Amino acid sequence: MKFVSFITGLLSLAALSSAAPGYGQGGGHDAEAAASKQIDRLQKQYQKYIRDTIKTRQTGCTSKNILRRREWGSLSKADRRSYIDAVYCLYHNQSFVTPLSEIPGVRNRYDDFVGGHLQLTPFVHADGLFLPFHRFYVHLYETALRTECGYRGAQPYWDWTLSYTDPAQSTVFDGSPWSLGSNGVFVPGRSPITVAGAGFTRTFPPATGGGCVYSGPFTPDKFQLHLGPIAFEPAGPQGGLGYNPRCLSRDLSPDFASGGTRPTNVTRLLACEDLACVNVRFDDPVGGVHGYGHFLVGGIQLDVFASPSDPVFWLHHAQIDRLWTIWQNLGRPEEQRTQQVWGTQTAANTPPSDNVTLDTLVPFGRLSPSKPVRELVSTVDGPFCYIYE
Ligand SMILES: *[C@@H]1O[C@H](CO)[C@@H](O)[C@H](O)[C@H]1NC(C)=O
Ligand SMILES: *[C@@H]1O[C@H](CO)[C@@H](O)[C@H](O)[C@H]1NC(C)=O
Ligand SMILES: *[C@@H]1O[C@H](CO)[C@@H](O)[C@H](O)[C@H]1NC(C)=O
Ligand SMILES: [Cu+2]
Repeated sequence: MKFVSFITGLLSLAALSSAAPGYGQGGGHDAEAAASKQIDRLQKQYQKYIRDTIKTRQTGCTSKNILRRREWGSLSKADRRSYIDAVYCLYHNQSFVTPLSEIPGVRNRYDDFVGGHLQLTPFVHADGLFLPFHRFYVHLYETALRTECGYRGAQPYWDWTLSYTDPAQSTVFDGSPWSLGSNGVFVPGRSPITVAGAGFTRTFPPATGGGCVYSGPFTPDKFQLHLGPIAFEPAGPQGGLGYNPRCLSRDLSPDFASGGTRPTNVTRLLACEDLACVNVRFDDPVGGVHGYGHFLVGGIQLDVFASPSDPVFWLHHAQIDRLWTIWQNLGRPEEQRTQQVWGTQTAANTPPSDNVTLDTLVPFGRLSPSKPVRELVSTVDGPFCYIYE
């Protein structure tokens, strides 16, 4: 599987070197190819450590029941379709749990997940709850796909380093029935979008799309967004909580992709010695690989509140979680990094909040009872049992 991804990576690098002579700022062709190999090596080291851990520790997570989270492009077409079908199933389930008195725009089970994120955004971004919150949040979604919608697989991830020169080349965005749709249709003459998110403000120039996604599984006739936006104008009704049906739009940006989702951006993060450094390299206010993964997609991905409205969100956050767990398992002893906490409990510590400890309760709104950070740090203990392949 990784071999295929690696070859895809090399091919995109090869395509790039002939097509875009000026790309090499701060890490050329060789540096990126070497970084891709390094990530593969570190992932293998992580996998070996996880396999050893589940053999020696009796957590109920075993090589038999462990979920294998794979890169989208390495799944068979049939497996990609069964994932997409499960997303449709959540979308078509009209018995949601969110009270309309809380979020009037919710219409289906998929919206429950968007709504939970929308309510919790100021507490779980640009702070010490970011990583543990999103780990369990993705797990809740994966669990709903499996237990409510008959999906047999694991949550896939999107390794954006494989197409950092041109995200439209990714199997995630190729517009086929086995993708998550395409770029948005190109809309000329657009103005930049100013986003005031959790802990940052930034203006985004128009990129290569901007309109609705018209190919693949999430076209306007099959899938609509209902909530938001909140972080940019014009906001949806009732402050973005009201019913605001519209198409999924995207605005793929090769500039953001090559600006922050390169293999070298990842190796720099994995080289961190502590969780403070890891968090900064994920979530730096002016960038970080987490932000860039959202920015390069555009559309609702620019709205930190309602970003889970685009189904690609879950694959991006699985990739973020993958990098965190690889980093956690590279240190020795493993517990030392896995048990590390960092930061406070509000975005950019505004308003000021307490430091996160292993006992801090992470909120999940209507999606789940709160969980202590302690239960969310290991991917093979507590509620979790999965490995990234
Ligand atoms: C619909 O969602 C509810 C939660 O609100 C869940 O309990 C139920 O299993 C789902 N039903 C289907 C058919 O997916
Ligand atoms: C990603 O890496 C490139 C090349 O090394 C560098 O110029 C850029 O600043 C990095 N991006 C971020 C967001 O750190
Ligand atoms: C929170 O952590 C910071 C940085 O480690 C430290 O300087 C500060 O004293 C801590 N605050 C409390 C209330 O423990
Ligand atoms: Cu989020």
